[in-house]
Amino acid sequence: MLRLAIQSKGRLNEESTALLREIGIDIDDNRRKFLSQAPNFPLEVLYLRDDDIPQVVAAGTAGLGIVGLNEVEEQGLDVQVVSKLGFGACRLSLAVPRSADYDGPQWFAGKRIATSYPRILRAWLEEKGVQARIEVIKGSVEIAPAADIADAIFDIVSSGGTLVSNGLREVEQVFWSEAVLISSGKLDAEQQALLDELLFRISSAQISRRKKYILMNLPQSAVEEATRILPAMRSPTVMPLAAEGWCSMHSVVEEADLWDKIRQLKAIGAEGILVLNIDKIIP
Ligand code: PRT
Ligand code: ZN
Repeated sequence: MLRLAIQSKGRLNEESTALLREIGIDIDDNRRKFLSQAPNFPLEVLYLRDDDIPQVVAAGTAGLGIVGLNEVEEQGLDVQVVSKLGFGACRLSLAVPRSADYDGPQWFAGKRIATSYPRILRAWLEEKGVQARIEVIKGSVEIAPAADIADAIFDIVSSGGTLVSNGLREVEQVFWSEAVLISSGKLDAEQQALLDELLFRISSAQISRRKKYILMNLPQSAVEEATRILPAMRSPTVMPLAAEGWCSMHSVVEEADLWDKIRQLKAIGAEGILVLNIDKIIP
């Protein structure tokens, strides 16, 4: 049995439970529950505040956790990051009032910076050789300059909208974060085998997410060129059609390249192009 700690509510909760479902693990996300057991995988899910997850994993109370890399870095505990999960992307940035004449890191010398991430901020200030005062506040950091609690802030940014609506300007991007799977590093052989199975399922889910299945009718004479446009895992599948001189070609493409490939395929005579979502790719 393996125990996984995830955020009970908040920004990472939904995507953490969606990931488990995507890799075929049913969980009962009744939020009043503290601990729930998956009926179809030897996994117990423990619901916690995100701040508590690194600690619970470091102590071995849960073998695994899903949490923002920002929390892992800030707490500096003995846990291993075993996989990046591709959601919850954000950065930790320094921001100053819009009207400030910011001219580089030395601007912060002697200033007060409000943050919930003192450890990451201290390391950056040391690296830049800047002496500033760190004011630790939990929550609503962005109102600190207007309330004259601080001259600047160091906080999580994703779209940047919160900074703008508080009259602040992002001036230094310090740390990039996303949700990660962490491990205590103290798993027994059976738990390690379960973790390997989870990692295998997560990586095939991640590969599938960025890819599309594409099929089309193609003049037989264009097959060679289409194979150059669509390099597949081995090579594209080509099947004859009843209509003389035509075939059907199937392949897998990166979502990012999709429209460019479609343009090239149309130019060599592809017709009836179908693009489908892929449920799973097992390499
Ligand atoms: O209750 P609990 O302690 O579990 O949750 P919490 O309130 O401490 O954390 P929560 O749910 O807000 O965030 C959990 C994790 O989500 C963080 O530790 C980050 O790893 C990640 N994450 C990703 C974010 C954001 N994006 C984000 N935008 N966490 C917070 N924000 C804040 C940001 O600080 C700003 O105030 O959301 C606001 C909107 O951001 P903008 O830039 O889009 O306006
Ligand atoms: Zn929290």
